[in-house]
Amino acid sequence: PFLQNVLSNDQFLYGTVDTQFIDENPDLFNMKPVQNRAQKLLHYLGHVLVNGPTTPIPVNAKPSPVDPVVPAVPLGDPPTGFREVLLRDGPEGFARAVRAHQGLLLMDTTFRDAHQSLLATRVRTHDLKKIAPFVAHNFSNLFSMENWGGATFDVAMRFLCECPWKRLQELRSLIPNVPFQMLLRGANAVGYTNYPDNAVYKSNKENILLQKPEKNGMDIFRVFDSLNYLPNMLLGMEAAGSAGGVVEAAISYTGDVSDPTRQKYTLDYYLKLAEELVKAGTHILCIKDMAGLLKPEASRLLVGALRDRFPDMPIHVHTHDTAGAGVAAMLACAEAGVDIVDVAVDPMAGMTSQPSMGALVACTKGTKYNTGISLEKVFDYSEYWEVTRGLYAPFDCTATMKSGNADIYENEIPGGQYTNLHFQAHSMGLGHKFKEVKKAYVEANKLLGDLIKVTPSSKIVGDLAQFMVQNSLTRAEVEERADELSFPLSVVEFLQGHIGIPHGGFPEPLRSKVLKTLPRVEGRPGASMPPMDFQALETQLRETHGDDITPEDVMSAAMYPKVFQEFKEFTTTFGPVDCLNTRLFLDGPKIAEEFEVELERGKTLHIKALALGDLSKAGQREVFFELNGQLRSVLVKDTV
Ligand code: 3PY
Ligand code: ZN
Repeated sequence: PFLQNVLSNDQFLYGTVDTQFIDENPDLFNMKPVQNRAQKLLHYLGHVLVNGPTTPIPVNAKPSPVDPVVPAVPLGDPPTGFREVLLRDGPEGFARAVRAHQGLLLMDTTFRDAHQSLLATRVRTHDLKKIAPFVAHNFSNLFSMENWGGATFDVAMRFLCECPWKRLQELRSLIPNVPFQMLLRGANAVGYTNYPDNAVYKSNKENILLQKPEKNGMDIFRVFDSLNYLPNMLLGMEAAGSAGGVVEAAISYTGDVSDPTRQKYTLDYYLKLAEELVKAGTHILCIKDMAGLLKPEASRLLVGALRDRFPDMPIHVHTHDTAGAGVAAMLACAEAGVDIVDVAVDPMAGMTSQPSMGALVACTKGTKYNTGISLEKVFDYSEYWEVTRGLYAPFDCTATMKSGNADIYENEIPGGQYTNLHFQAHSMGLGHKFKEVKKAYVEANKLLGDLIKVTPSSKIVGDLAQFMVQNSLTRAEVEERADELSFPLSVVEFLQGHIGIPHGGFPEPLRSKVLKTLPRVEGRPGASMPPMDFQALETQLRETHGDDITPEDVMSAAMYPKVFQEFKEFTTTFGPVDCLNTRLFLDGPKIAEEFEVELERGKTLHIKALALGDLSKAGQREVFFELNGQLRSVLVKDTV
């Protein structure tokens, strides 16, 4: 390592020191290695050149060689937007302004759900930042941009080797005018399991996870629970609300309220739940249609009834376009009185993602549901994303999935999970068995008592489905042999009550047969979990990683201990890889390629990849670079 100490001090090296030297220069004897970000990045690039990408690549495709062009942005501040209303009038005033607004408002999901659904959540901050000023200048009348939460928190650290908090802070400084929105999994926060109350709460008290607008910059919190389990939802809502955020309580939608034969999740069920959420003080009510099941007729019934019952409450609808009926459903929602719908920029829309922004903008133009968004600007935005999407070819679901599919009305698989299951089936050479997996999903859902299916309950159903396919088990066989089968852990824990209580209770006799004498959680799981010792965690993190641990790091480690640990180890070795463009990050440079890397504003590295050395006896290769005109080399272990 490069040491900024006595060993690099000219006076010392030339021997012109006297006995006072140590006393006068104590700092030079502090042997801590300095951050040499440039050398670390060369190490990373060398590593990718020798061994290939550090992140797992599910699809055999290279990032496109074409660079996205960022559309021009005018000088000066962007126009003001709804965020100004929020900062000035608070969440209640904001909700009133939204409800009073004429026309249909849009939330843009491009920065979160769209790439979670189509590109395995892999879009990097680097590419989001480039287009952020364009969004601020041209889409200032968006209701919000969804850019955080859901799977992005975990994936940022695990696969992109970047800090999710830094993403949020950087985007905030580039987009000061449009409210930011995140998906908060209720008592599961940004994880896959229930956390102790103080993990969701500490966060809000200290404004860490649920940051006050002026800190990390989150404004609107879409809070849901994967079982629509009210006590879990209330916890998330309270945490978001007391942090000063806009609370958007989301009813997760399943089944079909327009089908009278579907008796479990009826219009009445949804209305009662909405009643509770309104009573609990939500600022906005959301229908979260994670699988894209809300047909136009169901939209009219459900939104119509909610609109009648809660005339002053802003209503926001989220859907996925898996069957291809998303635009039709969102138009029906608008006509039934919805205030806001979710869309994604056209090249990041459709299939398991949200319906297309351009389509909604065009179809409402000239009507009273006009979005106020310029179609021309949507075209520019689309052009950027079309090319940017090409950079993520190694993760693109269209490598194997060629269309949406109306079979979701039968299997009710959420958008993101549909893509994942499809990927999984194909990567195991079982592409032709995808239909079987989906059929098993339907059966697994029935076994578990017909659940609301969204993270993490959707994963539980998926795990059971996979278990049934692997072991060639029918539903009847599972029911019969439940006391002797060894079920996936997620299924057992669900039956124990670890994520809450499903609508209609647990499936019996399955539950008793599986659990036997295993303990059961009574009521809300977080309430009976021992609190997390944040002080001890912080101390331990400081001992392991040094003193630059931030409160945000402590939260990251609380949610994902192992992922955080590996992320820190990665950055200690390879430096700030988020500065690299996506092609370099995924694929490394070509020999003789010259490029620039902006470490921070005004600090740019000029790098040229020169040559790859032969394999040494020790199994290493020397990789040669030119860094700001100077020859540098790094030694990389060849593991291929
Ligand atoms: C998530 O929890 O990440 C979701 O997108 C659920 O729809
Ligand atoms: Zn979604």
